[in-house]
Amino acid sequence: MRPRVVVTRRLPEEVEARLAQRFDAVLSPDDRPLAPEDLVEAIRTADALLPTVTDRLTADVLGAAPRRARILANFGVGLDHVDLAAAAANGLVVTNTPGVLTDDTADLALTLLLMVARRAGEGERHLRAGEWTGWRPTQLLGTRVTGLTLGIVGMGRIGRAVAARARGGFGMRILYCSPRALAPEEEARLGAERRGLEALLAESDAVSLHCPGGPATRHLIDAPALARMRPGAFLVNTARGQVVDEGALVDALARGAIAGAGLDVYEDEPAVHPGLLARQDVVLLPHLGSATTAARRAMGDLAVDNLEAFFAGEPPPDLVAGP
Ligand code: 8YV
Repeated sequence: MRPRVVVTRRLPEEVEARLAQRFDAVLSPDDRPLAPEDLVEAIRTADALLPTVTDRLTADVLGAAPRRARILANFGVGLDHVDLAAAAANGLVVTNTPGVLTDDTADLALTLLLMVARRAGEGERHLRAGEWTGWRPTQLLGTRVTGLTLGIVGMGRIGRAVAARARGGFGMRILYCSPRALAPEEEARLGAERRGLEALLAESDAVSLHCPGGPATRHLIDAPALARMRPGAFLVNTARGQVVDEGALVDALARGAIAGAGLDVYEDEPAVHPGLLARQDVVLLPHLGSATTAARRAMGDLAVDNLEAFFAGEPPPDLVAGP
């Protein structure tokens, strides 16, 4: 019998076709996030789940008994929506999709930085509102990005890809903060200097977040952290919304403590703090980090590769947690 796999959201056509060919795949009928009771039902009745960031796989859901599921093949690299300890304690293997979304997510971080520094969102809104009366030497003057000091919080694959772009393309000076130092050759390649978080915040003209989400980084960027940033600095977040205290960010922007923010992720998606929606100096995107056709196909393929390996009795290539 083919393993039964519950796929929680619509995936690219080719990926759904591959799933349907190899597995007894239960594809999403309406592309809506599953409610906790639907996730419990899936854990009880399917051999595997292919979830996304919109599925909250809590200890309660993962502990549902009697349980049939043995693997969660997550579509995405971040796993803060999965209680990994509860998954392991309940005998579930967890895999993710690293590597294939690195470049696209790094590109989006740079997009946000360029947009907020050059007031691109503000300019587009102005034009579409029919308010543009023609070119003026002093219209919508922004900040030059060439040569800025960029502080990168979290120097994993995506952080390093941002550093390479910022240094190679824009001549930026790169600071980074990370639990582990890069190898000296990698630091030299990226021209990156390691700092503690406080020093990085104080020295950077722009700060881009690339750390994992979850309890360890919740509100890492809080009111005191924002107060350490430069008045002209920009904050970019393509990591997880919970890393930033949104209320504190709104206050910091209102006081002019920082110059602007570019956000792709939010504390309570899809809700966005009304104080952010009201501001012109904030660029807001709807969690588009890995939203390219190439990345989403590759993410789907990796998730299926992990399922195939697991059900063939082999170690899944992207094993994150397990019993
Ligand atoms: C995805 C992401 O859009 O991979 C991640 O962690 O945040 C994004 O690439 C999302 O997680 C898909 O589940």
